[in-house]
Amino acid sequence: MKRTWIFGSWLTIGTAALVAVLLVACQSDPAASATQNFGPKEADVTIEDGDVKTVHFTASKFMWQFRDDQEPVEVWGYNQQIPGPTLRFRAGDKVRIYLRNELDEATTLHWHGLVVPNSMDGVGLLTQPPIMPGETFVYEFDIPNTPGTFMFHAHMNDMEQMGNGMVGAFIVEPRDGGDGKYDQDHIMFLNTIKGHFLINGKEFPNVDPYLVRKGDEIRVRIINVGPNDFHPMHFHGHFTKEIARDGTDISNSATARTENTVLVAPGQTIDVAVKMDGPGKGAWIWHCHVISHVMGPDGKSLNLAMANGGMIVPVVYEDSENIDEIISALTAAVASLKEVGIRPGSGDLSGAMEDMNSSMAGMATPAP
Ligand SMILES: [Cu+2]
Repeated sequence: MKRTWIFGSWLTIGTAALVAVLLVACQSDPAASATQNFGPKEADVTIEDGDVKTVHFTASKFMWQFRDDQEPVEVWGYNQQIPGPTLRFRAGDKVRIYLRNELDEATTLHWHGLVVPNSMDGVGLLTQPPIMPGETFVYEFDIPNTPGTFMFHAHMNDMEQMGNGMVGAFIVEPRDGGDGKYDQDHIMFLNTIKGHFLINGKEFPNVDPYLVRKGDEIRVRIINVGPNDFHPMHFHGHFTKEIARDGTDISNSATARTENTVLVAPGQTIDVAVKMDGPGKGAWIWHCHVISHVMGPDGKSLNLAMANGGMIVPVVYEDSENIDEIISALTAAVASLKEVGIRPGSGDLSGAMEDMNSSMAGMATPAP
């Protein structure tokens, strides 16, 4: 289930606050706080010609809000979503993807990691003519028999088109669909747009949390399609086991690594499995350990406890025993801070309080 966070804030009361912020937000009216589609959304798939799974993409420029307390900015993408709609097919499927180009420049689409016929590889001016503005190109191929995690991205004017959001996740499930040995299956889609470090198209705290229960085993498909940056994704309190790299199963490999910081290069996908056996339940954060990637574009919030943007996923044990006390504590703290009358933009990094003021933007009082 998708949940919306409305309080763009962290308090310096540790992980307890994380749980409480989450639950307070969950109890609010989503319609009142929703900004724009949380990503990634699954693509709409229809059937053509009896058995061809068909998707329609339109490439265009549109406005997108990375976080509730920021102004929308122009991005480029597919079907007005960041990232583009997740493609999820089964090994052996016949697929057809219509790409209509409503940009004012040529584009193409590349199926990154999938072995498809050369003419479908989507490299503009090399394997196909550029798709000019107003044109539609039809990609058609059979999904290879390699279940796993892949991606797609534009392959013309790459730095601008990818860098502005023309990217998405491509998941291949086994032919029989039987891949359900995990209690949860998440996509952790990493990319950057205009200095915003994003997970699933959003910046913390607008990143959807993982809500888990003690003993769950979850799969997380980490995809890095940022144009420049490596992301060492570090999970507090838990170890992850690499089960696939670039869509290739390595779960039985002697070299499969167990670690708590998974380095994902641009263009790589790494699937990990995690047993949710953290001590004491509570809330844990899973974040990029390049510290500038856990800050907003304003360069603020060096302190993770008050983090104000970037690549952070909260992982919350919803069966924590002390959840009621945590909610009460946070509710009281939020109420007392509201009374201070903090306004957005008042911080100048001159001190911890100033920084916290900024991180409370959008929550304490209306914008001036
Ligand atoms: Cu990073």
